[in-house]
Amino acid sequence: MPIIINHVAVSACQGDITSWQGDMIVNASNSGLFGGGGVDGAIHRAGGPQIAGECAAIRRKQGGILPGEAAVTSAGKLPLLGIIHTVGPIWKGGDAGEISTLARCYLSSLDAACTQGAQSIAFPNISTGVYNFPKALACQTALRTVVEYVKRRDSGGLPLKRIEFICFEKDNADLYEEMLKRYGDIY
Ligand code: AR6
Repeated sequence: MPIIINHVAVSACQGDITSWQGDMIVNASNSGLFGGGGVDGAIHRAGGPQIAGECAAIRRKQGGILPGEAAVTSAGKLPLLGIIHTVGPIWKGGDAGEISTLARCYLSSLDAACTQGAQSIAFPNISTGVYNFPKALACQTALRTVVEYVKRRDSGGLPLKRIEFICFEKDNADLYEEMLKRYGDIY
């Protein structure tokens, strides 16, 4: 069940983000935007080589992106407005600013989506695969950041109307469902 805050529906489900229907999806990439495994590999495979070509152009222009930043490409063959590539933090025990860097991934992706005029956006569970961020903490950070973002914007100023977390793994889907229920009691 989605929760509605300021006319924005926030929800989570289990699935493959490459089959999601909406405006923009977020990719959990790397600083060089080189493509890789996990969700990054799945998005590049589904969208085709045009995405890697556009990532290479961003690399040439600005040398890639830092953890917490975001860059936009087209979606190649995928029927979307575009792809927002962000780079999550590699988990190093929690004292290296990992939580604030992860929060910035969500913020910069939301800002990028709004700049593009996107009405809907889907996030994977950034950093919770190869980058090893603890899943419950990542879920708390993602939801808190997104909820605060939509709370402090009035609906007139925000093109986004739908924000979805697409969880590939069941344990992540269960975490989001549980945490969203708690937010649902408040909103
Ligand atoms: N749809 C949605 N989520 C997915 C999919 C999919 N098709 N495939 C995997 N996930 P990861 P990271 C989930 O490792 O930890 C790449 O090689 C997965 O279950 O993809 O941020 C990049 O190039 C997990 O919950 O990203 C970087 O080098 C989540 O996506 C590095 O991995 C993130 O897992 C980034 O590591």
